[in-house]
Amino acid sequence: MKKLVLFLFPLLFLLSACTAADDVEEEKSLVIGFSQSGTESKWRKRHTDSIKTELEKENQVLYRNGYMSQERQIQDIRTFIAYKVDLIVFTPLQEDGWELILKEAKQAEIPVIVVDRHITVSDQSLYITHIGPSFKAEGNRGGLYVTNYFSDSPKEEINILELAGLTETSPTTLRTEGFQETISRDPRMKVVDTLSGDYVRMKGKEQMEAYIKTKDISKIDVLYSHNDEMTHGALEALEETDIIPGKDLVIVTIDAQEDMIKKLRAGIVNCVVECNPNAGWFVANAINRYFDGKELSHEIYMPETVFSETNLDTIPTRNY
Ligand code: GYE
Repeated sequence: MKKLVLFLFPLLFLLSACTAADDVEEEKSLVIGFSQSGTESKWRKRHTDSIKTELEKENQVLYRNGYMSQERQIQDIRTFIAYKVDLIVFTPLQEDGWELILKEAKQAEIPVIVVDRHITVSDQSLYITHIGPSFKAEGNRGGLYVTNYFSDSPKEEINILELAGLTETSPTTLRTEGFQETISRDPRMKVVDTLSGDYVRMKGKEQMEAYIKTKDISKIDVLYSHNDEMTHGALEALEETDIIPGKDLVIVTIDAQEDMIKKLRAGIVNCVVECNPNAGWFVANAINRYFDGKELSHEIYMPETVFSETNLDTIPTRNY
């Protein structure tokens, strides 16, 4: 049941969020700890804002950024447990390694909601629900674009270069799996190399530069990139070559940040698969349902679509 909590922020929170309004301690219905994994992309920043803004409408939110470190995130969750928050929302950096800290939360009787990436735990009752995009469907959509694009092509083989995200995370595994599933219907399609760019722009650029130096990029027909930030980096690296992106090299990218929609409109990339970062409403809704004692599904998917030259006129304004 909802508690009334007067919360004393430690110095760090005070320093980062001190406004006149904060001088008057506010009574809010719930105290929610929100641990985010990092700030590696515009997508991630929007994801954070969406959750914070929505939760702050009715609750007191303690936000912590894990700066792409699992240890740090575990520390942050432990801090939330020590504060006896009412509920913990967290976005795991990676899939494994959460069992112990979630057991601590369970012992303290603090419910946990996992957002965005999945976690692997032996005991499913360690979290009340997972809310996120359907990563496999995103991979399917990317693959479908490529198979359609080349369906009438006389080419005997279609070479694909995959620029994958951070390893041991569900978006990376499932985006590969979903893409493979669809392209395997056309025997000419082959992922000839997979690079790993950690979902970071600079890493995408470095990986592509190294590839261009050591391999023959002109043999590649398709670049399938797991996120827009890495795609921006790869495009920078391609500027040093004669390759015309969007024409000589078909580019499929995931997220649909505003800056990538611009490149789609300019014909520099061919297909942008949306990954929906606007998780806030879904998280707030799940929290309300949980505290109202209503049934909650253990897996909640968010709606997503895909953009290409066929629907340029109807792309909704992005907010990331
Ligand atoms: O695609 C990417 C990122 O986990 C789905 O992480 C997320 C991915 C997203 O930073 O941009």
